[in-house]
Amino acid sequence: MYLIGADYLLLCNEDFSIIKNGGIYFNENEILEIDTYENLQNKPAKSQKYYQNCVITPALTNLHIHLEFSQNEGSLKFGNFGKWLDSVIENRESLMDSSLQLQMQNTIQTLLQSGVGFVGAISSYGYDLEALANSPLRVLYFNEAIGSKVEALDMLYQNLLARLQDSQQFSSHHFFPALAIHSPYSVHSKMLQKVLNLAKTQSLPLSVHFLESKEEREWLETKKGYFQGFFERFFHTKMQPFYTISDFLNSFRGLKPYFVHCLEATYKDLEMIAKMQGKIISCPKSNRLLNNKILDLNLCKQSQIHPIFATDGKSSNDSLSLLDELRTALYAYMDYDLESLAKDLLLGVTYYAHKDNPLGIKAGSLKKGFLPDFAVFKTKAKEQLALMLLLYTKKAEALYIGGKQII
Ligand code: MCF
Ligand code: FE
Repeated sequence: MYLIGADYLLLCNEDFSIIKNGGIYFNENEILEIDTYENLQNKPAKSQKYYQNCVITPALTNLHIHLEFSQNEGSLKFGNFGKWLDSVIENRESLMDSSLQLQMQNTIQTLLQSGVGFVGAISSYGYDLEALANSPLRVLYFNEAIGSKVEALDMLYQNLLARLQDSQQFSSHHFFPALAIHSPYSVHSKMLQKVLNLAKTQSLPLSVHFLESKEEREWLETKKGYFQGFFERFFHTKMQPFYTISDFLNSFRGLKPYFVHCLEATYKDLEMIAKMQGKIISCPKSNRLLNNKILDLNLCKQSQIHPIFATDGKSSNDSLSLLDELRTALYAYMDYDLESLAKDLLLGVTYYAHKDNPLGIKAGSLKKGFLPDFAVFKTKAKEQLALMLLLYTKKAEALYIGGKQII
């Protein structure tokens, strides 16, 4: 058993409760008790540590990354979704060259340094499997399904199954295999059905990029625009969209998926997501770079959805620091009350990142019975703690995962 404490514990529950001079008593598996440090000091403990001028939060969660794209720094075009996607197709092989493993290790360090203890990683190829499975991070590992050409679907599905099985060899309480549908424009309805069945029969969490760009919405609604040319140029065929927006959404019923981006979603779309208890993951810096806007938080509020915040990959971000991401969002959402926005952002990488999660993982709050994963941040503040944390903190002072100190 161990005891740590700090000037403030941000419990990251729905009420944003704070304990002054708080302590956390824990073992490797779970939090045993939370109280004032003083009240816990007489408990038997292998070690006791009090962090002065610090706050402790649950370890942060970055639920949408693409570690395999860690090498991008200038190869991919930003500012227009079509230009970006063209540049991905043209550059993706060179981004996966022999120095990728080293770059992925650097990115994992950035994640840990920013206080992240849990990631949701979209894996397009499986190149990131060992780097993630052997890292200290807890990982929701989303094996990505993609495929629009009917002739290639069998081969692509077999490849997905092989990647899923490889990842399942690493299953543990640190590593959770899962599935991802790339997007409605890139996944054929036959492939979608197979992957949805797989997710259902094996109870696997599911993630999907959804309505990230104006081009995507235009394609699904009018069968015209950028994607018409995209399929002609890269696949040499005339294509039709595989779904309407509502048919696509309806096929996910019963699964509680993570919908990533939803920038071009209407109130009606969000209502359907809320109804199926789906989650929304928002990546503000990526969204600004690829689609020149950020998620409408008022629309989310109307649909009673609390967004989860994440960085996306270096394919559409300059860094995977979650602290950077939240600080940027703090400046970008100008019309929102600063202090309550800061709390919502912090809860979006803690409490809401795990609330009602499909695997029943108890994470994201400082609470008895929850995982002993903590981030410690230096602060001089005594009030407005969430805001000051996001504003001033560039790195975690310490990070614990599974009760062990990683940083
Ligand atoms: O999230 C960003 C933007 N939206 C979609 N896809 C990706 C992102 N970063 C990397 N990707 C990957 C995606 O997983 O790029 C490929 C897929 O493998 C694009 S489709 C050829
Ligand atoms: Fe993404």
